[in-house]
Amino acid sequence: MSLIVALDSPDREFGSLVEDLCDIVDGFKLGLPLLMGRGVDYAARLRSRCNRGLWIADLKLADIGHVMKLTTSLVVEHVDAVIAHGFVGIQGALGELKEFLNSLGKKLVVVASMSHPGAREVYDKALPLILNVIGELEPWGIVAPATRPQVITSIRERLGDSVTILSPGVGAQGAEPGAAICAGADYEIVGRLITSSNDPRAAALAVKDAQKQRLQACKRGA
Ligand code: O7M
Repeated sequence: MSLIVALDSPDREFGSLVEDLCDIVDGFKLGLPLLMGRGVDYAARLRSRCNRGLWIADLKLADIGHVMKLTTSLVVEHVDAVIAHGFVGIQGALGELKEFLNSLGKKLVVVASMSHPGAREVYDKALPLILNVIGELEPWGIVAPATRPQVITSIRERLGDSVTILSPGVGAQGAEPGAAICAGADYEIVGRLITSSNDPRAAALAVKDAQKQRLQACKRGA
């Protein structure tokens, strides 16, 4: 099963949690509150506790290429991938960022849609245009909401198998573990359900187990 843990809280020491989860999860996503609150060197310190899996800086960049590259350069050496919004377009923005990341051997992940209810107000309406951007840009990965699996299915149909789909919204935001994977996602991103648990390792193992059961059920067509 494919599980990435979101680390967001700026006032929390995540070192032992990272070490505890290292052998059972597929990676960690570092949120802006964490990176701004603890400083980018904290990413390196966390990574030294688990040098495996995918480490992602969730910068949610949305700026001109020049500025997105400056922001990225502050943290990129400590991570494998960086997240940017898709609505800024390619020319003078995502195209430059992708080239920069490619030159460093790092991955670009683009937000296609979001998990919160307000995503219906703008993001869903803009989705066809954002998918045009993603189709042309060909980033390594995209973000699509576990809370609305039908969006994932339609994106997968449109973009095919070559793009990696990462899906947040599991647990605290209401999506069941495994639902996004059944709909076509490659990874589920889980934050508070695991990080706020008294026993994060047990919570992560429970998520993986629930993913497995859900996947078996959806393969049977349930
Ligand atoms: O599981 P949670 O709700 O505690 O955390 C969800 C994480 O996923 C958190 O780090 C959010 O910033 C992120 N996220 C969303 O919740 N919704 C989105 O639409 C997009 C993201 C995200 O990761 O974007 C890159």
